[in-house]
Amino acid sequence: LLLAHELRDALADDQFELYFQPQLVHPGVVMGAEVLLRWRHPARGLLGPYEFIDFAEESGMIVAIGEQVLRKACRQLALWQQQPARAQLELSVNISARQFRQRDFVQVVQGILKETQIDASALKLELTESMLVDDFDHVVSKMQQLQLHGIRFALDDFGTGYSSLVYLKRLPLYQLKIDRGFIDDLLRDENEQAIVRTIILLGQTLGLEVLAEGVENAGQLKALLQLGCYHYQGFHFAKPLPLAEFEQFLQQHL
Ligand code: G
Ligand code: G
Ligand code: MN
Ligand code: NA
Repeated sequence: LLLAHELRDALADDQFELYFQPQLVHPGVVMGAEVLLRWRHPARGLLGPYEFIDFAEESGMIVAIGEQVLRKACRQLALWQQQPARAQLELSVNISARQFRQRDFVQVVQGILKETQIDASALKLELTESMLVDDFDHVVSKMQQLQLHGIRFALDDFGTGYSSLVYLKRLPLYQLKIDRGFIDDLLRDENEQAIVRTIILLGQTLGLEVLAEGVENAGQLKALLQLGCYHYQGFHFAKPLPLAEFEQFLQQHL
């Protein structure tokens, strides 16, 4: 059982860590990583988001946690941007619905950009379909304000929600992330393959980059390339890695 004060202590004691799952572009160039949160709990060891994100969301602590994740990600980008070999790396950060809905979300992000002085075109924010349905004009306005700084947006878990095409077209998105549920059955199920083909075509039509999540084997990768999807992440390449291992992975993929 999790208690709200444990999350507060975790923030105060700096128990949250960023893991990095490499994101690649064909034929195997590392573009950067998706940032995935881990909690190094003093008694229970390393916890993944499934063990605390829902509670953090319900209790509202996700707002402060999400801000810390963003700050840590931008600090990492600032370090990389000072190193020629790593200056082009991009980070993709998950934003929770509750965090995005905060009245001061744009100001908080702007504050972190100012503090870290990064080139913000290296930063991608991952939104989900469910958070785009309410108060659409407000959502677009927030995205546009951040876009002015160079920040880009990805639509996460695409295909699992209810985006209408009209909405999709009006959102200032850069990337669609095909939910890994569709990639799972890509080789076994013709319907899944048709869905993936349709998402890729939709992305191309709208001028968006399409990234496949959850690529676990060479067969899936081959099928994706044949369908015209050239950006991917998944266990076939690497699982989410602590910083030192991610930087090692980079060295092996120059
Ligand atoms: O880390 P895993 O690899 O188990 O991630 C599980 C899910 O938890 C991800 O799909 C993502 O949606 C969510 N998640 C991971 N890190 C963060 C984060 O920093 N903020 C938010 N809001 N969600 C995250
Ligand atoms: O943000 P999102 O919900 O998409 O987070 C990605 C989640 O998917 C993380 O929990 C991560 O550990 C997991 N993941 C990443 N790559 C793979 C993969 O190839 N297979 C599976 N089963 N899970 C993956
Ligand atoms: Mn994600
Ligand atoms: Na996802």
